[in-house]
Amino acid sequence: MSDKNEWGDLPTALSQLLNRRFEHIVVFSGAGMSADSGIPTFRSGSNGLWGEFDPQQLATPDAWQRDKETVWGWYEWRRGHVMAATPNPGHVAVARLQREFGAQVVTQNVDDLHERAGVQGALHLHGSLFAARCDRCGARATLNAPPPEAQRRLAPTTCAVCGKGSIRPGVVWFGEQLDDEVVNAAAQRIADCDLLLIVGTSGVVYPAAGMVRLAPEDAVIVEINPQPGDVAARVDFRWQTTAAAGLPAVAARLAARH
Ligand code: BJW
Repeated sequence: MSDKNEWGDLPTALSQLLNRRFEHIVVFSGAGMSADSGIPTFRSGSNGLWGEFDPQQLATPDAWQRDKETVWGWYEWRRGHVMAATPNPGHVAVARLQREFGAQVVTQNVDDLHERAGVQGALHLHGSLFAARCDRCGARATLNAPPPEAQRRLAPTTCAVCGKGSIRPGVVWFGEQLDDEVVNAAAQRIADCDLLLIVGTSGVVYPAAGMVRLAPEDAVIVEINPQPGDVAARVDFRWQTTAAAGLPAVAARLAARH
């Protein structure tokens, strides 16, 4: 059952769950958050030129060691794709939740669409497409505009600092450790929340997926996903809808309550 009203098609049970004042809202987002902006998710969606590759095979240190040009070409294509995309109504709603209620964001995404919607201080558990660094000395590198046409293979530049390493994507690959400071700050946010919105994640990649378990027992936990994933936490309400449809309705509902 849903209430068709000023906050859209919000299911009645969810509307009731949100009928209280929340002081510490956390949005925990995954690739589905950006799907409505045309960014392919990690485990579904079209990877264009790279359609025949399994992203899980490209996002590894082994793939980088084996074939830097294919991996760099893939990441530069993705960076260009993200730069051409715009935040969707879901990102805009998260920015509203931050502006009006101080919501904080913990994301697994490597795009910058939360920021471009106006969110500040998002914690990126898996790094960023825009924070390239040397694979040898770790020095940060400034990236030029990605090539206008997708390049199947693209040679990474040589590090200007050490002159030996190659510039690699500033993301966390399988088998690599997440940044401790980012993980600790994210854990603190989730442990302090009273409303956790888990949006667009399959919940299969650890340790990120397990962090939602840190939410306090009395926090309200809502999942927004058209095909609910394997989220590791107790969930009070699973809303099978998209980020672009669900988050604006949630923000409007909270605004009506406060
Ligand atoms: C919509 C929608 C719409 C669609 N609206 N929703 C414990 C158990 C088993 C394995 C492990 C474990 N602990 C660690 C591991 C190993 C591994 C792992 O988890 N493997 C599993 C796959 C089995 N983890 C790691 O290797 C991590 N490192 C680590 O553990 O280090 C330990 C270590 C210790 C000491 C020394 C050294 C190491 C690192 C994980 C890094 C993950 N990196 C990636 C790539 C980032 C760069 C890149 O983008 O290329 O991060 S993998 C990829 O998955 C990416 C994502 O952030 C991440 C999560 O995916 P996400 O966001 O959930 O996306 P999808 O595609 O899976 O799901 C999309 C969802 O959206 C779906 O549910 C749709 O239904 C939904 N959706 N449209 C809303 N419109």
